[in-house]
Amino acid sequence: MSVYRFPQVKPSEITPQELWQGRRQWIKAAGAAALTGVAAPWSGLAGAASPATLSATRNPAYMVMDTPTPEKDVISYNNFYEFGTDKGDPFLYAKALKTEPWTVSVEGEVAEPRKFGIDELLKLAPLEERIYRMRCVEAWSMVIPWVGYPLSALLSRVQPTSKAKFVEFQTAMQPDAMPGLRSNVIDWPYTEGLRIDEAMHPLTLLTLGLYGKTLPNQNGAPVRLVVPWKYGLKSAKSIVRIRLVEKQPITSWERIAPREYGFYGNVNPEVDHPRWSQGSERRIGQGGVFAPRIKTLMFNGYANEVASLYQGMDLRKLY
Ligand SMILES: Nc1nc2c(c(=O)[nH]1)N[C@H]1C(S)=C(S)[C@@H](COP(=O)(O)O)O[C@H]1N2
Ligand SMILES: [Mo]
Repeated sequence: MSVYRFPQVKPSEITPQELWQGRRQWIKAAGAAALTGVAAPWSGLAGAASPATLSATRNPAYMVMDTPTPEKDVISYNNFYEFGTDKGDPFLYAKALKTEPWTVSVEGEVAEPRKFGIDELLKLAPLEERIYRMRCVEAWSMVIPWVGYPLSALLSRVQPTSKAKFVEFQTAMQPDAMPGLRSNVIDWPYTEGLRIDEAMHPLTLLTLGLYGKTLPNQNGAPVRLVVPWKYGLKSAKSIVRIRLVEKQPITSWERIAPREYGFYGNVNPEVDHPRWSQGSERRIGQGGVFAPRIKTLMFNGYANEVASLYQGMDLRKLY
């Protein structure tokens, strides 16, 4: 079984020790920074608006047992091409992202299209903490305690029409803050998409924080998507527009390299990327490049929850 369902016990008893250790260290570092006026080694670099505490209720139904990736790795080893293609670029440059004010427009095939401010999104549904496995298409992975709530809570607010078959996500373009926009590695804005049933699935998280705080800019502040059974590229960061549409959208990755990236992007160890194997992965923060690779699981370990969405589909063709 992949996703462990905890019995009703106190959170302190079920929390992987490392998570709390990491959090205590963070609080210590933040506390020291407050006292001395000196930024903690990594927290101060997280951006103009430093992450603030975000309280959430742990949802025991969505806690993987794997050891969480240390926070310092989660916030310093990133893909966010708007800030450059090196894993260290977002940590260095995303502080320039302007996250206030911010609105997300939800539009298209909905009865009540409208914009949502971040304060409103923070209050739209109860915030949950969930520990998800994340698997990048580049065969590395992390385990991250996210804070958010199901995207379905937002979508149901605007009442999708019967024509809403897909959902398209568009992310921010701030040319002054994003040096990556000057290169054409992909077609901007970074655009992603889900089928409506995927978007409404309870695992699909509208995400506002990680490790008990608001999102650092490099992780997609102020609001992003997290779809844990798909490759990380589906989890669009810094979202500004959500469009419900009738036709399957074309994603940025599909447009640039359709043979390498399909619309679905489901984690599948049996379907290799044309240039590398998807059968195994390197867990970031655990032993560096010498750590043994671990086996990649079908749907990233979430097969019990999502395999039924793809019944009858040829996943070799619809990758
Ligand atoms: N806007 C935007 N969102 C993005 C990306 C990006 O380049 N731009 N990269 C994706 C990829 S490839 C991955 S693996 C994840 C990484 O998320 P993380 O840095 O929070 O771990 O973000 C995804 N979302
Ligand atoms: Mo990725």
